[in-house]
Amino acid sequence: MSQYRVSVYTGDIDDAGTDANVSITIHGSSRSVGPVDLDNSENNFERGKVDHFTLDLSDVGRMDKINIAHDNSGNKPGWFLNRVVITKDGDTAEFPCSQWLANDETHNTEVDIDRA
Ligand SMILES: [Ca+2]
Ligand SMILES: [Ca+2]
Repeated sequence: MSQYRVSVYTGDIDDAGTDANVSITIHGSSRSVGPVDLDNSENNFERGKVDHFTLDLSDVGRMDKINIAHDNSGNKPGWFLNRVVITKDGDTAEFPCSQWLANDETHNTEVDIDRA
């Protein structure tokens, strides 16, 4: 098992926040883990906010890619995700996104993000 410290940066633009249920899948050099819900006692994924989660999961090896998804629930569920940063075993990986996860003509409620 490894401990993953996941930081999620929501954009600071109109309606960027969401109350939808968000999950993450982490793909690494030796395996993938997830999807795992990102949740805690706070109102997460609000405009301009950074949310932190600690996950104890199998070791994926070198972190290469993630998938972030939400279930489109709640009021104005569209979410503008700036980036995700994950630290595991002293390795910090950045996953830049800067796009909407929204159920409309041009976007989807999930996205694959390669490690920067
Ligand atoms: Ca929104
Ligand atoms: Ca929220």
